[in-house]
Amino acid sequence: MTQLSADQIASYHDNGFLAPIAVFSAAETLTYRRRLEAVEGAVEVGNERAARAGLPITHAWAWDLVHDPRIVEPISAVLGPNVLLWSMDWFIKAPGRSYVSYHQDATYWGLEPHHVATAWIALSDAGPKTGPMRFLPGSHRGPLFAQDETFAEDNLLSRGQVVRTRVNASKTMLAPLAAGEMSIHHVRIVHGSEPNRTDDRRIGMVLRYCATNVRQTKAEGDRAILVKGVDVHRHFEMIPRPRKDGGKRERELARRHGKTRFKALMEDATAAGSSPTLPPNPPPTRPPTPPRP
Ligand SMILES: O=C(O)CCC(=O)C(=O)O
Repeated sequence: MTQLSADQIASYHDNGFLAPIAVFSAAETLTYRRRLEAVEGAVEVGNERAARAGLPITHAWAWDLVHDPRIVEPISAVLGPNVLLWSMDWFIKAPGRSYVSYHQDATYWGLEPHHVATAWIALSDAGPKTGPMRFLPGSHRGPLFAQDETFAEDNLLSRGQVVRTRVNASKTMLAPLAAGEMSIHHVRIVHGSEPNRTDDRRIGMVLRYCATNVRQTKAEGDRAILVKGVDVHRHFEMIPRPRKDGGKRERELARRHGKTRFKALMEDATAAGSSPTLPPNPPPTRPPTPPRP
């Protein structure tokens, strides 16, 4: 299914997220997982995260994937006709204690206005036991909360950021996905996820899209890929399709882009270990270990 129904679009705008949406067949999902694993296996231990983040810059298959109409058409249905890919992130949750605290993406990405939506695509099972995402429906229509930066060890977020408000767990909704399915969520929605209690890693390929009128307010020279329509605004430098997978030119651009993104996403982070003014929300539902205060 590539086109969303009117009810699905209304549900997204009402709740701030939509799931599940079928995208890849089992065979395609496995192919992408194997490609990811090949890239991870080809770099030195410790460099996997950077290699993954740069994939649409360094590998043509990833550049093509972010244009896939099965992803882009539903995104365009909620963002409008002119769409950029801003980022490919990976939320890979190994079995164990890792979790994601309740946060709002809009607070720290520097993207304005908030015409931004994430396609979170499961490249492995993201069923209830794997710690799928949990959303607070409608919270994208409410305020942007201040966030405390806990840098908690098992928190998968870069700053361990936690919204500075009490989230009523009984009002949240779990969004489990089968491998090959995706969810879409609004950049302002409050969301998080629990630890993975299975034996396999939960692999989320996380594509951040925005409308072409969006600009980066925290760093000069941010980059994007036009995946649909036209870009009359030109707020981002365009990333070209990689000519050679893992080529020197491609790796150099990915390295420079990594620096730009660090500036946008991390330069204003408080020092690690800063103490929050309120106790942070625990990971959604029952935590095995609470985040450090
Ligand atoms: O994968 C998760 O559990 C959280 C992902 C997330 O926070 C996001 O995609 O914005």
